[in-house]
Amino acid sequence: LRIEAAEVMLVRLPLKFRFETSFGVQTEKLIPLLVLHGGGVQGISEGTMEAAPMYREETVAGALHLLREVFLPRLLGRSFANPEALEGALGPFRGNRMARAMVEMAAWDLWARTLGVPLGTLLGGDKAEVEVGVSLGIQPDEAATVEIVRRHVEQGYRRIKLKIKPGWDVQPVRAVREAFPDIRLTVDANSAYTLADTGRLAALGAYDLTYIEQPLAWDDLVDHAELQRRLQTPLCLDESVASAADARKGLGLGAGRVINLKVARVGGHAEARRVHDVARAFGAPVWCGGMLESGVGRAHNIHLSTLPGFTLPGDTSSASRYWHTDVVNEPLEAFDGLMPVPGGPGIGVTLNRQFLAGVSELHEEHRA
Ligand code: OSB
Ligand code: MG
Repeated sequence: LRIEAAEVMLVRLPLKFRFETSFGVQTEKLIPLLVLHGGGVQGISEGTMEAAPMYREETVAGALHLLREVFLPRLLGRSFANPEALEGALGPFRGNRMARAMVEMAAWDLWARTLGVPLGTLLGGDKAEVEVGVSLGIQPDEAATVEIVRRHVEQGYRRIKLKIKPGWDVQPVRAVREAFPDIRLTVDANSAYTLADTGRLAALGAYDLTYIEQPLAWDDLVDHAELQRRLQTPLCLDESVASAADARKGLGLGAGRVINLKVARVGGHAEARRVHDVARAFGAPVWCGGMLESGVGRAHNIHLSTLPGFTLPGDTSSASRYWHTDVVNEPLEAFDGLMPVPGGPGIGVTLNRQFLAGVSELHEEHRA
């Protein structure tokens, strides 16, 4: 695994839908892309942090800085036995896991393409398609919520996740559950509640939710454990699991019973696999979350989801829901709630260089 050169690009893609969560409204995505070159092969990855630190603490500007000044200078011109060995070179740095994951994930793709195997296979997965659900933003009213759920249920998505916030929680959930008594339904609060809201969250227990995702603070495990003791509905941890150690502590404390595993949030595929393994040891299901990725991050997510512990449908819905034109050539479309794993070596998708040349706000080349 030799890293000879790197390209850093930045694209701003308009979202096809307005995505409202408890932390704000998104209408576009600012996406840094990384290409690592070595041995005549390219490995690609996408940064999933946002321009503003609303989900967790990382930012696009911070990631670009770290790539230019810290990570790439330490990696260019070097050879590594495998992607795990590269983790060592990034080891001394604190936090910034989404930025580190850009390098780590591109290295996995480069390595898998060098070996000529699909990334999922290299990680230990064995599925040809993965089960997917959909994450639906906050809608203007209950009727609009039921309508958008209906459209996605008709498309075959195997789980519907509704974004909620204080003042918009029991109402949409009740309306959707009454209209669809049998669907697998979940909610995601993105850290909008505190223990003082226990009564409100307990009221959601009447609607047969598979789990409540990240109700409390983004960096908390202790209050989640207290809340889980008070609720029957399982809690699912997202924001507050940044590592396998966090997964061990969270599941050990009883802070949740399910993990939304986002590969970039935990620093890359190697750490994601360790989180997956910790969860399996606890008997806790994991599922693959999303960050409104372009086809690059989406393909990484699909490959990771082929591991055996991913037993609940993920958020990796069809790319055409999000983008008019994707940055990759291959369509990533689910049918009947099943997303085919892109075939061929690595993550199985290739950059649409022509489209990128037209829309990139930045295109840098780095060499040793
Ligand atoms: O909390 O899972 C989340 C999107 C951006 C940031 C955080 C989250 C999400 C989603 C959307 O829920 C998942 C997707 O469709 O990619
Ligand atoms: Mg979430």
